[in-house]
Amino acid sequence: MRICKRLLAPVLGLVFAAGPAAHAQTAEIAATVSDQQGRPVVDAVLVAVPVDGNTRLRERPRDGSIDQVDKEFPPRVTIVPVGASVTFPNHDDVRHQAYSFSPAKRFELPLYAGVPAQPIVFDKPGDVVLGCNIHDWMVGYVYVSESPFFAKTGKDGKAILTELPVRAYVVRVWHPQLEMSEEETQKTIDVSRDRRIEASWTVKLKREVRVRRAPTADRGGTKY
Ligand SMILES: [Cu+2]
Repeated sequence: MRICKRLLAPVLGLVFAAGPAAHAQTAEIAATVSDQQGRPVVDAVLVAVPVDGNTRLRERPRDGSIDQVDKEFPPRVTIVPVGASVTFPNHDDVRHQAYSFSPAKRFELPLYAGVPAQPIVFDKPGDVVLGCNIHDWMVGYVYVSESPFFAKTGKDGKAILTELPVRAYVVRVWHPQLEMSEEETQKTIDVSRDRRIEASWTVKLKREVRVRRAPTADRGGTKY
């Protein structure tokens, strides 16, 4: 018994040491995205693609949901890994008919209340614009990422790509109003030596054109 304990102690020590060591094997990129006027850009998507092409380094959950609340799709931008299965639960007391004509995913849900029976599978990378046939002003975006390493900027224009296995990445930015190609935003960032790298992007954005909500939509008049 005594021998067992003696043998166990070094083993436990090793396990303990492995914890912080394993943590040190990952890195992060702290990104800041600004527009031409230097203002922070909210809802910008950052995608880090390992230069060795190994996108199987991390598993991301492949289920998601995009709600309809108060005749909007919150949040405005949702990032999912390629292959994600997304439901569109309707929390409103009116029916919606979500659709997309985007090349990365064309679909049209039947007019529905509650949660449609079938989720939509986003099986190709790219950006998908969501609309609703009943409410013209409803617009949302799904960014389908080929890499599991992605993040979205907050109101301060900042996002952190975390838990990155140590290697070099090509990092790019996408935004619904981006007036340049995603390729033009690419930066190669190697987190092999510095485990936390700050990087900033200045992107050209188009003016956002939004369809005005129907006057009755805010006042509970005619139920659309
Ligand atoms: Cu709708």
